[in-house]
Order: sequence, then C-alpha cells, then structure tokens
Amino acid sequence: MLKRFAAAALGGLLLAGGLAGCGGEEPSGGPSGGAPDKIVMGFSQVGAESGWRTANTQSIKDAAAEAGVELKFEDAQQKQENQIRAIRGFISQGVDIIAFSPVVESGWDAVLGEAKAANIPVILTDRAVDSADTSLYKVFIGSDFVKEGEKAGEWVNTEFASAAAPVNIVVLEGTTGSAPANDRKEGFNKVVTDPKFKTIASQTGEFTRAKGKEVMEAFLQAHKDIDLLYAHNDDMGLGAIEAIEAAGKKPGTDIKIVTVDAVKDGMQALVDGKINFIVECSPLLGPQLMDLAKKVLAGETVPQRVVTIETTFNQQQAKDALPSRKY
Ligand code: GYE
Repeated sequence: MLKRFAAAALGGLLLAGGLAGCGGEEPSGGPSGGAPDKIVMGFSQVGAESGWRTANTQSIKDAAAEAGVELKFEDAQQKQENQIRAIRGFISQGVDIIAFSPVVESGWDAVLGEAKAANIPVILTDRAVDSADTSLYKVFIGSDFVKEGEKAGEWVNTEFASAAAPVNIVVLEGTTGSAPANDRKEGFNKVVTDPKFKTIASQTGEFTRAKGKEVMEAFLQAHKDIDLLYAHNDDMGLGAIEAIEAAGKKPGTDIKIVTVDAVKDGMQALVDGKINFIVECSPLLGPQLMDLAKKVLAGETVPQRVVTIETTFNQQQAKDALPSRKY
C-alpha cells in the first residue's frame, strides 16, 4: 500500500511534469507487476438506511476479510458530499482500489477524474452513475433496477387484471436522484400503462422505514380510496404498513402492497399477508466485488457491467424461502 501511495504520488508528479506515459494505466503491483500483495480497498457506503444496506455492508466486510483485502470503510449517511470527501481521502491515502455505491446518479465526474489521474481504479457497486465517460470506472456490479420496476408492474397488471377503473396507486419512491429510485419508477411506468391505473400520489420516503410511515400517513389523510402501494423498498413498505394499520385499514387486503428487496422483515410481512408481492434485489455483492477488485488490479479484463441475478416472491414462495434466507 505504501508502494501504491508512492507510485500514485510519483505518477501525479510525472503527469504534472509532462512525463505521462511512464506511469501509464498499469495497476500497481510487486516489482514484477500483477496484483499488489495485500490489496487496500477504500469503500464508500451510502449509509445505513435500510435492511438491504445493513446486509450489503456485512457482505462487503465479510468478503473483504475472507479475501484478505484490507478494507477502509466509510459511511456517507446518505450524503453525496460525504462520499466525495471519503473518495478524496482514499486518493490521498493512496489505496489500491476504490469501490463505492453512489447515493445519487449525477455529479461524480470531477472526483472520479481525480481517482483516474491518481491511477486508482474505481468499481461501482449497487448503484450507477450517469457519467458519459465510462473510462471513469472499471466495472459496475449490481442489479438491473429497471427490470425490478417492470417485475413489480407486471404483478400489478396481473393482480388487477379484472379490476374496474380506477385503480388508485400511491408510490413511495427511494432517495431522490438515486439510480434505484429513478429506474424502479421508469420500469414500473413502462409496463403499468392501462388507463384504468391512476397514480394519485408519489413521493420520496428516502428508503427508510420512518419516512415511509410518515409519507404514507399523509397519503392516507389526503386520499380515502387507495387501492395499491408501490414502495421502492421493503423498509418504506414496512413503515407504510404501520401507518395503514394505525388508520384502521388492513395492509395487503384493503390496500395491496408491492415492494422491492426481499429482506427478511419484508419476507415475513409477505408471509403474514401484509405485503402481497416482493421483487428481489440482492445485497450480497461482497464476494463478487473482491473477486473483480483482484482481477482489475492484476490487469485482467473485466466486463464493464455485471448484473445480479434475482427472482420474485409471492406468499407461498416467501414461506418456502424464509427459513434459509440470508438477509
Ligand atoms: O433497494 C434499498 C437501499 O441501492 C439497491 O438502497 C439499493 C437500494 C435498496 O436503501 O433498500
């Protein structure tokens, strides 16, 4: 890691002195090239907003320990400025590789350009950035959020196939500007097109239980006739369930609920009939991340996009899966 720092600093000096080319794009390594003996990874996490995130953090920490990767872990508390600060910190510490889950999609070009100039490769995990310059990162590993939204929408189409108009929908959106909020909305709207569906309210619940509850309370006060809640994650759905019950209604019956993630608490609510359908989004990205980091640092070619394989759950499927659920 010290070697890496020296190389990065020297690379910077050489670049500044107009001698670029000597440093090149090669990852740091032992004298004979290849991956460094002990990889130091800087990881900037979004926060601890949901059950999904907790499981994701655990997966990354466990996988780093397992792979012998030294992890410098920073929690950004859902703030982009904190992530930018953490990434700059990783650059000045001269880590071997940076991985992060971008809280929002836009605004990363400058700091990723700094990592590139320092010759530190970057891996995006879980969430994408909207940079046009794809050379700013090596690989993006995570779910297809548009597909997740489509799966939620397909279930809605089937569930309400014979329902009379209007079918009133409320939506609890994820963090504003985040890839999963943008894409889950896009995917859902792409397939839920029958004019009988009316989205009567749609607002962010910031992917948290507390905010999901609060926003659902406001929805329930403003609208007497909600047929369906689409929550961009389980936690907001679970918060909304509390609000629905407090309003004297039966979640899953009076108001149908579809969510995304399939964390244990969500799956339990599905088994209990309070949620009707869940689209899976796996947080267990750690092992793949460590594997890709090693490959990148060894100079191997990696695909620019690695998509997580996921499924969906109805009540019976949740009953079957819950006992062996890892998150
Ligand atoms: O669905 C949500 C979390 O980015 C896929 O972030 C992740 C999302 C996940 O807060 O629960």
